[in-house]
Amino acid sequence: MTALDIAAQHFSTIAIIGPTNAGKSTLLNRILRQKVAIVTPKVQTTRSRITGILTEAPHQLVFIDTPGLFAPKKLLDRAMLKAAWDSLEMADIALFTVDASKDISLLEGFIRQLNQAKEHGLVPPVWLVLNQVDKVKQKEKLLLLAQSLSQQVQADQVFMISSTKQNGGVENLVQSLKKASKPHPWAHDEEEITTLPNKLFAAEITREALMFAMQNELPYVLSVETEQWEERTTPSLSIHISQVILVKTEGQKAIIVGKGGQSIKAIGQRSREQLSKLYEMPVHLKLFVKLAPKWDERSENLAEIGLH
Ligand SMILES: Nc1nc2c(ncn2[C@@H]2O[C@H](COP(=O)(O)OP(=O)(O)OP(=O)(O)O)[C@@H](O)[C@H]2O)c(=O)[nH]1
Ligand SMILES: [Mg+2]
Repeated sequence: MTALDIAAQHFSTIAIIGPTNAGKSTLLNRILRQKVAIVTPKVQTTRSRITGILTEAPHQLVFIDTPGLFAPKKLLDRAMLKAAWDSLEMADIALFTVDASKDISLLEGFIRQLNQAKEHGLVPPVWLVLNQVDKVKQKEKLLLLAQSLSQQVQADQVFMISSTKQNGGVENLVQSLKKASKPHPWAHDEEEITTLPNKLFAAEITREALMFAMQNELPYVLSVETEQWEERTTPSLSIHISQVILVKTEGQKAIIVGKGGQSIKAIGQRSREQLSKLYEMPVHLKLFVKLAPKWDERSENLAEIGLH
């Protein structure tokens, strides 16, 4: 790269924050046109910060997807929330993303916290992103919501988008972010799409399969760790992955394994199919279930999944 190229480079870091289930991870994947973060209809899907990088010369935009904001109960909850709030300090812009079809009175606590952090100079300029507008039939309602919320969070700009739609307005948001980025050398290689290591990414895909397969509280009491991730060239190109699912009780283990191992087989199949598609090569996946009653109370385990 020549000096002239570097001089022309623009760079910006953008934190995507907001309540759980707003569609933050869906938005990130849409921006990158690639799956980097897992998405489920359940709350509290994202557990740690997921970085996605969009490089379209001369711009490089680094997006930090964060765990959704909610009321914390345990150490894991607090670590997840810290990951979300800390992301603001690294960012040039915060995309405060909400589900436009939901009752905004639920956001009062978070808005208060956001404004408090702002007073302490910890928050970059906030852009309001009303997501899931496809679910709102009355456009007047949307305008009122935009007006009220943008005032409450003192938003510099407001966007109405649908992250699940191809032409849902996300491109317009990206263009505005590019325009707002400052001349600054890029921080990542042009080809880099995420900083998420393969082991963690593969664990996330299996956790997504578990979240889809499991009912009720079960997805929240388990974790997935990748013990082995290996690309092999013989006899042909393939990836070999071995993972453990950490659970807290024998009962949970029994549910995940299922009758005659049927349940874990289906979970493994879903995860393997996803991984093969995403890595664009055959994936061999081995899944084990391990009893670890206190996995979410040990900071080493939280560090393993990207939380501190
Ligand atoms: N109809 C509609 N659904 C959406 C839209 N964006 C996201 N969703 C759905 O909303 C659900 C939650 O999406 P996620 O991307 O996992 O939400 P999140 O904000 O990352 O949630 P957490 O990780 O729990 O904080 C999923 O079922 C998505 O398919 C949208 O624009 N329109
Ligand atoms: Mg998410």
